[in-house]
Amino acid sequence: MGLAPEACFVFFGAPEPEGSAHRHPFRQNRDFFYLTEFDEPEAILVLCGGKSHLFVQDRDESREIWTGERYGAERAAGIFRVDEAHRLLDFDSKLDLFLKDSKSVYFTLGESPARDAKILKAISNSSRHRGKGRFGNLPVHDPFPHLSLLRSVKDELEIDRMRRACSATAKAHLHLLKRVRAGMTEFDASNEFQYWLFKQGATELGYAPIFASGFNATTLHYVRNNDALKHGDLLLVDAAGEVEGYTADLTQTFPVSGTFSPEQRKIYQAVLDVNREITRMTAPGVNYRALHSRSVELLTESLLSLGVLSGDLRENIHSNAYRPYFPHGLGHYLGLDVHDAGIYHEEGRDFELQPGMILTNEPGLYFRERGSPFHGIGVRIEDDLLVTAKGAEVLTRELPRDVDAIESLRTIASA
Ligand SMILES: [Mn+2]
Repeated sequence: MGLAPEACFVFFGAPEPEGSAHRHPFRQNRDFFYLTEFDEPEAILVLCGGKSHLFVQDRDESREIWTGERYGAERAAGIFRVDEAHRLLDFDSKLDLFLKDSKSVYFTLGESPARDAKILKAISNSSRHRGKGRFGNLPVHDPFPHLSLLRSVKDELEIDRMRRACSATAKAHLHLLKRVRAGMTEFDASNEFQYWLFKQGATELGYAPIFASGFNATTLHYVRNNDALKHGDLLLVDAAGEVEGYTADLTQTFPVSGTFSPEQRKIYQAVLDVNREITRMTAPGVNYRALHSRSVELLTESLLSLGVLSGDLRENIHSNAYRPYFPHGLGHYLGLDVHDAGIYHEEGRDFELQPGMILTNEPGLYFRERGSPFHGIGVRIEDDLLVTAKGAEVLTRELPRDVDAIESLRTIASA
């Protein structure tokens, strides 16, 4: 990473949840989880002098009766593969010691005034010790860009978890595809999906699920999920599960009745063609902007050939005429967060994909305008791609996507 060898890194985990702990369960800060996998509140990680130090809350029977067993410093060191574990109460005094022999501090300022104050106090103490007149205050750098880069390239362990999250998610989508029928509600479909998702090994939902039928599918973040599923409508399902902290992100769109209408089929096929082309293009050295631009070009071509837009391809792209129909980006990095850490542009340059990166491929088309033959159709097809040495692997490939495959599964379902 080209970081100063005598640097001292400080990372804070997520605090105790505010309000009722069982209304808002604890969720570890994702950078902190990435670095430690330690899942208790108020923890702190310090990397200094070639060693890792984890600061944790003390064991406390009167608290544990409410919030569950804590590791405590003694046990945490063995379990979490840090060099030393300490009591949280000793953090301030230990940090003073660490900074005595450091040349710089890596810490993200500005996230919490209380935390900033702790770090600035320790820097001030160390300046007194080192002779401020000679050396000045220790410089503070932001570790965020380094972590973004680290987190965006997944190692084998992370890829294994992503494979399991994507597989469980694809299996639950396939189950849903076979089971949904008119007369159910979006809520029923969501329950059916989640039951299977968790049966397949997922432990959490990766994000608020979207079960959007008919016109609801043209609202990108529809989460009400309570309408009745009607014959003739499409159902767009954007939902996925997490395995050991890593989440999939998958969208499928299929007809509530057995078959697509001619209009629905045209839109579905146009989106699927783009999804497939983007998968073919994805490889090391390609950048996200190129993938997004290609999807815009292909979707705009389709809008022209369907008669939704008219005129010149380039003009329709430059004037953003396609935007009402494709208002979102082609995808995003995926991992510990559904919109994961990672760099898209760096100092004005597009950042090239590398093996081990995982990103979503989610073209879509949405028609909200009245009078259009496609009114009320919303289609999105989202896969998760692992960038490999030569191309991309579709981690969500267990879910069939072809029109024929979907229709035959739906026919079995409604028989
Ligand atoms: Mn997505």
